[in-house]
Amino acid sequence: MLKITKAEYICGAADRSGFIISAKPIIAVSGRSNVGKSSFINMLAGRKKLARVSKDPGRTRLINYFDLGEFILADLPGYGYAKVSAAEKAKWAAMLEDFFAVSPPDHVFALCDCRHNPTADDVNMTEFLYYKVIPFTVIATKADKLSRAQLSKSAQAIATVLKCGRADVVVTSSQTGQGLEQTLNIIEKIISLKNNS
Ligand SMILES: Nc1nc2c(ncn2[C@@H]2O[C@H](COP(=O)(O)OP(=O)(O)OP(=O)(O)O)[C@@H](O)[C@H]2O)c(=O)[nH]1
Ligand SMILES: [Mg+2]
Repeated sequence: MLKITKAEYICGAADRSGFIISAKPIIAVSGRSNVGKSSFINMLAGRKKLARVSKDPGRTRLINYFDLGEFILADLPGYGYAKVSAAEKAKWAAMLEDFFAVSPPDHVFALCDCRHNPTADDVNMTEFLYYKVIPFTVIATKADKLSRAQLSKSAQAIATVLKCGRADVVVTSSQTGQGLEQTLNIIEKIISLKNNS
């Protein structure tokens, strides 16, 4: 299994002048505000405070890059936060369009909360990824909040709404570490795909 031996913050980018191009695979982490993107990154890195976790949604405004040794993670700003102004939302959309045009990631972990059906914004995100032909895995977060029976139902519902296979939904909890091994196995495949291309 892939071992992560390094985890370093690289930088935060507000626009294309800061986007990173690398020989290493770049995996972007997307999802609505508060879904658990930063916590998920910390779980992968095995660090408590690499990416800033906040109780206050809509905090992450930049694309924050992390060097995890054999790959790079890009923590995307969260979408769907109701209190954000229309101007701010338009800025977010433009930045994301730019990110995917200038430095398309090798893979996206599209996070959604296992307790709810994917939101319209979640659906937009994965539709966008299909349209851009960017491979993605759905990460259902906060699994510690549901029972096993509920989780299995929820993962199937998420796969149906986002039009992917059940096997493309990984159930995770940054609190218990559930799904970590499965995610690392996926990352290992992403790395070997990149190295053999
Ligand atoms: N129970 C539980 N809580 C979680 C989990 N992951 C994240 N949280 C909580 O959810 C809240 C938001 O977590 P973040 O990791 O900051 O979410 P984010 O998606 O990075 O949010 P933004 O950066 O604002 O877009 C925090 O209060 C976390 O403690 C999880 O697996 N289980
Ligand atoms: Mg965050």
